[in-house]
Amino acid sequence: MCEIEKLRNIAFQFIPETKDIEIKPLGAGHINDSFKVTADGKEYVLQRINHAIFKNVPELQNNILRVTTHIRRKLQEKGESEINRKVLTLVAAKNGALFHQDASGNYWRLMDFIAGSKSYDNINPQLAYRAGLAFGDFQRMLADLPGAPLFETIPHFHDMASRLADFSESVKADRAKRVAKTSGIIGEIEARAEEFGLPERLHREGKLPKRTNHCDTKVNNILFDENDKVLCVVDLDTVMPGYVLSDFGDFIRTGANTGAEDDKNLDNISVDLAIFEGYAKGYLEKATFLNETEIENLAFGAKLLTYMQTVRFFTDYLNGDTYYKTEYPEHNLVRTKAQFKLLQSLEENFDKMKSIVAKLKK
Ligand code: GN1
Ligand code: MG
Repeated sequence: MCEIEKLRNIAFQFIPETKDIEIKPLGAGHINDSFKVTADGKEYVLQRINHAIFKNVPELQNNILRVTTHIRRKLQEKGESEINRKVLTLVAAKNGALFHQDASGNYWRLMDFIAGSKSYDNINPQLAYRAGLAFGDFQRMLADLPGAPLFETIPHFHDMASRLADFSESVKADRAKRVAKTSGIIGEIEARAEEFGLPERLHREGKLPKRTNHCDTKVNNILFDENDKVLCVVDLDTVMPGYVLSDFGDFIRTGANTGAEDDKNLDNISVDLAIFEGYAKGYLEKATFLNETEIENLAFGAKLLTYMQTVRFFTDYLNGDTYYKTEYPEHNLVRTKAQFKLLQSLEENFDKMKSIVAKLKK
């Protein structure tokens, strides 16, 4: 059976069989594979869930159902229009499950495609402001999610200590025999390990709470409509308990970088403070539940997530590229260097970022 035929059969586990169906690759995520399905005039997103990474697919899908159901209710209470464009809608398989497992053991899910939407890898301060409102609102809507805390779809996901332990182990094991090629990076990571243990220390002191976080607030995980108004936050696989610093920081890491996440030209990379300010303004307007410690450390969150991503890309490079999709052999090393350059720019601008937050808070 050819690839397209296989994909069609998978789609038919969720929707009625039809000849009027078209399937095309979609998006540029580093983890799952996505396709756009058009069948009988309706549009969907079909995704192969990377279950080497998301090991418990039923719990993962259950999290997404809880989150989207809660948000849908909130939007209805607010009297929003076009709710199906403002929150994701999962399509259940014909057997009632929220996923389908195929004969080779792969897991699949289907969602409605949000029509007339687009995402950006590069934005301007005005769009950053709108994105800040959107992620602030997202956290606020989920602050009273009923029931037990969400399932941790990836254990220790944004846990810096655990990421550093994986890094040290990978340096020691040197499975892909790449340590020799990496010169100063190991030392740069080690020199900052103590500084980035701060959130855990604040948590132990009772000052930094865990809240329901998106945990992947990449700039391209926000959908805008044709007039550049925010429609919807997507990529909900990692919505789970975490520190708000993570969500704030991951947006700055991706949205306020003047270069690309994998830029080969390090001169392109620096923090765009106008985008930082736009995002912080929008976020603080909506995230009215934050305590002092959380607000004071938002700028630190930008450094933290960029450091964390440096460590994650580098660890994957040392492991021989087993986690992130790569386009060429040294891709993870290029990503590592680009993230590290951004970290240096954030370090240079740290006081400015802190003053921006302090000014906005008043
Ligand atoms: C992954 O799926 P995607 O590409 O939006 C990753 C994030 C990283 C990001 C780096 C589950 O996000 O944590 O920050 O790549 N998601 C997972 O760009 O690991
Ligand atoms: Mg994504």
